[in-house]
This record gives sequence, structure tokens and C-alpha cells, in this order.
Amino acid sequence: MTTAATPHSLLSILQPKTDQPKDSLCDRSGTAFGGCGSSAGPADLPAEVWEKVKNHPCYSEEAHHHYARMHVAVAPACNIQCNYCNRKYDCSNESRPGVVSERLTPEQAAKKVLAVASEIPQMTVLGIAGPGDPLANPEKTFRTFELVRAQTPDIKLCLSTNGLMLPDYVEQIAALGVDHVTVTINTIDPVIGARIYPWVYFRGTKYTGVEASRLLIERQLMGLEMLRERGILAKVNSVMVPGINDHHLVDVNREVKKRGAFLHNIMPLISAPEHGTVFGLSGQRGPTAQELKKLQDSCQDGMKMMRHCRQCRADAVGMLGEDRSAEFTTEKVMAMEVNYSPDARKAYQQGVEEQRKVFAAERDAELAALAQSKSEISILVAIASKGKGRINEHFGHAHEFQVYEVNSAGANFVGHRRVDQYCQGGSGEEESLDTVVRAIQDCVAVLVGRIGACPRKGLMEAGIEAVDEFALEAIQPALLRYYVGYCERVASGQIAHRERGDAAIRQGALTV
Ligand code: CLF
Ligand code: SF4
Repeated sequence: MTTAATPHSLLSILQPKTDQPKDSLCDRSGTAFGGCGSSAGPADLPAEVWEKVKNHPCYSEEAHHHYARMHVAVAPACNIQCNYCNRKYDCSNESRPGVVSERLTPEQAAKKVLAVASEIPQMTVLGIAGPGDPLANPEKTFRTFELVRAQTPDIKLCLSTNGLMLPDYVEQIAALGVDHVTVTINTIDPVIGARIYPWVYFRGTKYTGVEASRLLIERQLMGLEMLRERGILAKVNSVMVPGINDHHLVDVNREVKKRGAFLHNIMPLISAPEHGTVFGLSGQRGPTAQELKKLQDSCQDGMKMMRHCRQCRADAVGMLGEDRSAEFTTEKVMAMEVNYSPDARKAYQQGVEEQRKVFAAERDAELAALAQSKSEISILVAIASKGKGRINEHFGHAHEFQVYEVNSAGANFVGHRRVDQYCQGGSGEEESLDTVVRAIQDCVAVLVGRIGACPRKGLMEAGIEAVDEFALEAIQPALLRYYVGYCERVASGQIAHRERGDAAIRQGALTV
């Protein structure tokens, strides 16, 4: 289980500055906004790469505030076994454990893509990510891509695989115009692999132990190189399993970088007995929020790190962090009158691009002002947002909080924290507030669209300042302005800056 530090009381940090411990001065390991990570912008990337990532919600952190993806669950079979997976559920390489998706035929899937594209003009990417492994179901996967490519050419095609069969299908992937492939690589050491993968089924033979892992790793790394040779953007997902591959993932990062991976997504193991997985039943814990951040930080030198993954379900629809799949069940989709208009979609997306330019200009203005700051302080701040890059969610309605690290170099996305909604049936729940506090207790503040007096008081007692003065504003500029004000209050002695504790990544069963 995760460990949670005792929250500081905000009242207790309203102390004279002389109380400030020396080690509370932040490190400056956070990097400048826009210059690193998947928040990279057009100035940081070759033009052809920027074209591929600019509206892909997974390959660009900044794009994920504005664009949506959808998955179609056409691939039920799998050819390996992972110790964090229970076959009753979706592939845990990209889905949270405990989630079951509705299986579709390629024809049903193609109709669903058309329906979603008509209703959600910001949906730009179709991904196939399970519920098993897409390349263990090649006919269904490629037939779906063919149908979608023919009917909706403005939608990018994306694939996520364990990599075992990637070398065999890379030509077909390239021929279909799939621009983005994710390979889940948890280790490059077969001995470590034997603790994660009990078996691999390859060309009619079942391999076990170290031999199975060696085969899988060879095929994954070979597949990665083949993708690079064909100019296909590759992302690597790794599941961080404390005590098994956590330290080793730095080596994985180095090797996948060498082989041309564009982005590395280190995800936390989500493990609980109710998932019925080997790890869940053996008590294997997932990482804490700060353990995950520390590992991601140690890997980001020269490599783009994805930190905004939501470990979505194999039939997810909508912006990352929201799930609209219930609006697009097979029954509803088959009954829908579809009105797909590429021109209407294009016009909507042009509007989004205009908005992004405005936000970027506001952010740059705040960054220019911040450049005068000599502060060494670094803080984490949580955001309540329901999309479009704004602070526009009521505290009590939030299913998740987005966490940013802010220092004098800028504001960087650190990750999201899933929580129980505080307002359930119109009234606040004390237990839900506890889960929110556990999830964001490494933050000094939460910026919200609105918040009531009770949760504001509860947060303050936990040392977290609730701030609604930036309601509806763009996230990045607001964070920078909050930071400047925070440093001024510290400098004037109004508050003392202290190190916060760790925070918990939610482990229990998740259904959306
Ligand atoms: Fe889907 Fe994956 Fe493509 Fe994205 S998801 S196949 S790359 S379109 Fe994205 Fe979801 Fe994380 Fe996957 S947030 S689980 S990384
Ligand atoms: Fe499960 Fe995915 Fe691993 Fe297959 S690749 S065993 S579906 S987590």
C-alpha cells in the first residue's frame, strides 16, 4: 500500500519565515515549460513531427487539454501473461485493472468511430489498445484500421502493443498509415522479466521463465528499431513495479531512447486484491506519487516523458480523464443517425488552434515577468479542470486533479490524481475529502472554479490553500501568477514555505 505523509496544517505554516527549515528550499530540477517533455511545442520539434503530435492528446501534453481520443475494443486475445493483468479485464498495459470494455466487430467499430467523430469534433485519434493485444488479433485490428482510414481520413491511427508480434506486422502497420505505435517495455533484463511475465506464447510454443522474457525483450527492441526505420513515432509504456523494476527503468529509458523512442510513459502499477492479479493477490504495492515523480524526473534528461497518461479503458471515448463511452454503446451507435462532416470538424479544430495561440501568448507574457524572479522555491499546485486548458471545474465535482510543479523556470505538468467526487448527491462527504487530501497532499494549493466553505476549511486544516480567484482562467498563466504571489508572501514573512509530504496514487477498483 502507499504511504502517506502527515499533512501540514496551513495554519502551522503561517509562521515567521525564521521557522523555515533550510532544506525546504526547493531543488530546481523542474525544467522550463515548453522546452522539454511532451509539452514540447512547434519550436522544439521538426515540422513533420510537430504535425504528427500537435493534436494527439497522448503525444502532446499541451494538446491533451484540447483534443480527445477514442478506443475501439476489437482485440480480445493476448499472447503473453503479465503479473499485473487479470484476463477477465482489459489489457493493463494501457487500461486500469478492473475495467471491462464492450467487444466490437471491425464493422461495429468503424460505425462507432464515425458516430463519435460526428459528435465530438475534437476527437482526432483512434487507438486500438485491447482489451487483449492488438497484434495477437491482427485481422480484426487491421480490418478496423482499413475501414476507418477509408471513411474518416482526418483521424490519426494509433496502436498499443506488448511488442511480441511487432516485427512481423510492422510493414502492414506502415502500409496502413498508422503514425503512432506504443510498445509496453517493462524491462530489458530477462531475469527481471521473469518476475513480471510468467509465460509468452509465440508461433505455437509456450515459453516460460527467463527464456520467455528474453524472447519478448528481443522482439520488443527489434520492433522499436523497425518502427524508427519507417518513420513511425514510437512511445514506450513501462509499468513501475516497486522492488522489481523501479530502479531498472532508468536502463530501459536509456535503451529505448537509443532505439529512437519519441516518448516514454512510466505508469504506476495499480494493484489491489480485488483485481485478482498475481501482484494484487501477493500484496505487491504500487508507487507513491513522489516515487513515480522522482523516477520520471531521473529519466527526462534528453528524453520526452509522458506524465499525463490516464491508463484509459480499451473502449474509452473523450478527453483524457473523462469517459464518454456510455454515450456510445453499440446499441446507441447502431441506432444513431450519423452526420460526419470533415469541414465542420476542421472549422472547430481551427477554433481550438486559435485558442491555443491566445493561451500560449498569455503564458509567454507571464514567463517573461517571471524571468525577473530569483526565487529558489518550487511548489506543487493542483488544478480542477474539466478541459479546454482552463480552471473551470467545481472542487466538489472533480474526478481528478491535475498537478503542476511551478518554479521560477515555469510550470510543468507532473501528473493527475484520481479522487472520489467530493459532492455526491448534492452534499459534501467527509470521507471523500480525505481521499482528495491524500491525493494532493504534496501540493501547497488547489486552484478551482468554485469551492464551498466546508471543503475550503478542511483543505486548509490539511495545509492546502483553496484558491478560486483564477476561476475560468487559462491554467498556465494562472499558475505562474499564483507562484509569483506565493513567493511574495514568503518573502514578506506572511507565510513560510515548507516541504510537503508524499501523496497517494489511488489503488482501488476504478470503473471509468
Ligand atoms: Fe490510445 Fe494509447 Fe494511442 Fe493514446 S491512450 S492507444 S497512445 S490514443 Fe494515452 Fe490512454 Fe495513456 Fe494510452 S492516456 S492509456 S497513453
Ligand atoms: Fe494482459 Fe495486456 Fe499483459 Fe496481455 S499484454 S497479459 S492483455 S496486460
